[in-house]
Amino acid sequence: MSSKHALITGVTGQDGAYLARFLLGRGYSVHGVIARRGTDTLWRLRELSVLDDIEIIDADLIDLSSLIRALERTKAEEIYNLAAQSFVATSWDQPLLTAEVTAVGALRLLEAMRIVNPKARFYQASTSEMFGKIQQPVQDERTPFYPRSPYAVSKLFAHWSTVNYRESFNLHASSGILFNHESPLRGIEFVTRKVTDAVARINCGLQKELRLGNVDAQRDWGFAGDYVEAMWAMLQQPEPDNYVVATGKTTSVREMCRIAFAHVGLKSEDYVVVDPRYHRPAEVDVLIGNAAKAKERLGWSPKTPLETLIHMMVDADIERVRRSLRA
Ligand code: NDP
Ligand code: GDR
Repeated sequence: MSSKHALITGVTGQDGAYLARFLLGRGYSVHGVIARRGTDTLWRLRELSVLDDIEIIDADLIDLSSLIRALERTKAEEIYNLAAQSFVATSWDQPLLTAEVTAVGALRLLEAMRIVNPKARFYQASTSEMFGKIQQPVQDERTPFYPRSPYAVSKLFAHWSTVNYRESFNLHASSGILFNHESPLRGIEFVTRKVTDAVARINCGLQKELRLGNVDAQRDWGFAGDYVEAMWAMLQQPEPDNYVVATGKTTSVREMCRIAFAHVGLKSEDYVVVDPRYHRPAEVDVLIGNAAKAKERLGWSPKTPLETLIHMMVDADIERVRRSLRA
């Protein structure tokens, strides 16, 4: 067992919670950066029963000196930059905040690492959204990028900053180009969880319909619990690199709805209403990733089929709704 120190920004998010649990299971001391904003952001860490095992560090990607102090205090040898304004739709309403956190925030953390501990290893949470208007039917590490939102443009800046710091300063900085990954801990604003929460509420008689935007959009969806293992594996490699992490299968939002409603014996077409309010100024129509390099170099492949994932999410949301009704 290792006794390494890891620092996770975005520890209160979906991936942060799963990664914290994974690293604790491997004997790491886990330090989680929390940018305090008042509301209860710790629920995921409670659900996975890891809150008491993490050392909480107050810092913010907007505040360079807080990041420097976080790295000095924790002496982290592995730094996972998962923090971001991560909701694509919001990035058109708050483009500057998105750029500050998601783009320049990553650069600030790279700077902090360069100043405090250039020998540490760095993971950047890059995204399939960088492929955007796809330039190849199946996307891999060599596919040209074409971002379609302020979020994706910001992530592209962070990705190239990671590559540039690797090449300029010889930092062990890797970029994981992860395709969509979901779980019962997914934020409710993202489409899979919006759907599974609605299925649970409709099933319990609390909601009558589900209003969605572009149900023809297609995504390569995997399970977050599988994907955090690839993040760790990247930092165990002798050399830093870029890796696509994906399942290689794509499914429409419409089909994902069908799977979720069918799990409780309902037909999605009886409940889903298309509402133009949820359409985006520019859409990413379809994404499919080729994770052959991750399989070959990291020994990583996805374990959870989409149906299993959606069923897990619906079951968790039904349990949450029932618990709230009992309270
Ligand atoms: P979440 O939205 O669930 O989590 C984002 C995290 O970032 C939260 O912990 C949030 O804190 C934190 N955060 C936001 N702003 C700041 C800030 N200024 N300083 C410090 N922390 C901040 O994202 P996911 O867990 O789903 O994703 C993790 C990362 O991976 C993100 O960068 C995302 O863009 C990227 N990504 C995600 C994919 C996915 O399908 N999930 C796919 C590809 C990339 P708080 O809880 O306080 O809001
Ligand atoms: P995405 O995820 O934009 O791919 O970004 P999201 O679940 O928000 O959207 C997926 C697709 O579903 C369509 N859609 C809707 N989306 C939402 N949220 N709400 C709706 O009502 C709705 N109706 C249809 C969207 O238009 C889109 O095409 C996620 C985030 O986690 C990013 O941080 C990450 O980088 C990428 O995945 C990979």
